[in-house]
Amino acid sequence: QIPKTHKAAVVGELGQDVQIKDVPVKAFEDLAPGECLLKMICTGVCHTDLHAAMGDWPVKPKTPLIGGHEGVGEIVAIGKDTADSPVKVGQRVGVKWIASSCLHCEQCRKGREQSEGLSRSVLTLLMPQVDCEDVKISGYTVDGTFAQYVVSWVQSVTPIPDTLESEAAASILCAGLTVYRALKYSETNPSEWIVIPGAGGGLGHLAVQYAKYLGRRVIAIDSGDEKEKLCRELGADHWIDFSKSKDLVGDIKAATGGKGPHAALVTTASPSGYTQAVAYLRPGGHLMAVGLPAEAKLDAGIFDVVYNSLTIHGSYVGNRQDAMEAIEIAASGAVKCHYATRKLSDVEQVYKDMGEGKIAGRIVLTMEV
Ligand code: 8ID
Ligand code: ZN
Repeated sequence: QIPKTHKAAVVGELGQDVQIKDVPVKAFEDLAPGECLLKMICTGVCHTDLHAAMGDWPVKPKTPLIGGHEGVGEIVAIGKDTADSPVKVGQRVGVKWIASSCLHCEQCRKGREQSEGLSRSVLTLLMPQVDCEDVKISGYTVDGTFAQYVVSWVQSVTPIPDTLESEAAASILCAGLTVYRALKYSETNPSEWIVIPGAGGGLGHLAVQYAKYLGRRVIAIDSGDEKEKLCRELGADHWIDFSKSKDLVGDIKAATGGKGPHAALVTTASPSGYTQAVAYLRPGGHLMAVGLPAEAKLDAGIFDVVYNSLTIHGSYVGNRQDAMEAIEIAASGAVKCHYATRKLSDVEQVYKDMGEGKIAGRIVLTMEV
C-alpha cells in the first residue's frame, strides 16, 4: 500500500538547516512514462549533498530541495505506457547523481551521459524553453534520496545484485562509481603509484580499495588516527597525515623512491588537496580532479605542466556502465564501503560532522525519522 504522504529531509532555502517534513507521494496516475516510484531502504550522505544544501557551488540547486543521490530502494510502481523497461516492480535498484539523461544526444551517444551536465540542466530549470538534452540530477535539479519515496527513471536506475546488501551498495552509487571511473581514466598501470588526497573520506576510502583491486600502489593522504587506521586496513601502501607533514611534496616523492606518483586522484572537499599535486607528480603524470571545493581555482604552473608533460582530467561521476562495474566489484566482496548508519532525521548532524572532517568512510541513513 503506497501512502499519500511521506517524510523527507527538506532544505527550504540554501544555507538553512534541513527539516523533516511530510510531503506528497507522487500518485501512480501521475507517473510519466519512464518514471518509477521507489520505496527507499537507505541512502548514503555525500559531501556533494552538503555543498548543495549550502549552495556553495557556482551553479545552484533548486529550492525547496530534497537532497541525496546514492540511495537504494525497491520499485513499487512504474509509470503506465513505459516502453522497454529494463527493471520491474519489486526489484531493488540504486539511484545515482544522474537520475536520467536523454540517451540520444552527442554526449550520451559517446557514453558520457553525465556530461550534458549541471549547468545545462539548471539552465532548463530556469528557462524551460531551452531545448535541453534533459539531464536530471538527483538531489540537485530534481528531488533526491533523503526521503521515504523517490521518483526515478527506469532507464537510469542501477540494478542491485541480490548478493549485495542495500547499505553496502548505497555509497557505491556515487562515491564508488566516481572514484572507479577516475581510476579507469587515470592511464596508470598495475604497480604504478597513485596518491589519494582525502583517502579517509567517503570517496577516498573507496578509491584506496578500487586502486588496490586494480593493482595500483597507493599513498593515502588525510588526517587523524581513525582515518589512518582505516586507510592502512584497506591496504594503503603509505600514509601521510597532511596536518602533520612539514613537506608534503617531499614526503610523497620520498614514498615513491624520489620520482613522484604516476597519478593523483584528488577527492578532498577543500582546495588544499589540489595545491601541491602539480609539484609532486612524476613527468607524464595524470591529475584526476574529482573533489569539488566551493569556488576554488586550480593553481597549476603552466611551465610545470608543459615541461613535465602532465595531464589534468576533470572526472565527473560516471555513466550507467561505470555504475554497474563499480557495483559488480563491490558485490564480489573486493571493495567494501566502511559505513555507520544513522536515521534520516540525523542528516543535519551528519552535515556538521562532515563539514568538520570528522567522518571516516561514509554515513548511510536508514529512512526512519
Ligand atoms: O563527480 C565528481 N567529481 C564527484 C562525485 C562525488 C563527490 C565529486 N564529489 C566531491 C564532493 O562534492 C566533495 O567536494 O568530492 C569531494 C569529496 O566528497 P566526499 O568524499 O563525500 O567528502 P568527505 O567524506 O568529507 O571526504 C573528504 C576528505 O578530504 C579530507 C577530509 O579530511 C576528508 O576525509 N581532506 C580535506 I577537507 N583537506 C585535505 C587535504 N588538504 C584532505 N585530505 C588530504 N589533504
Ligand atoms: Zn556524491
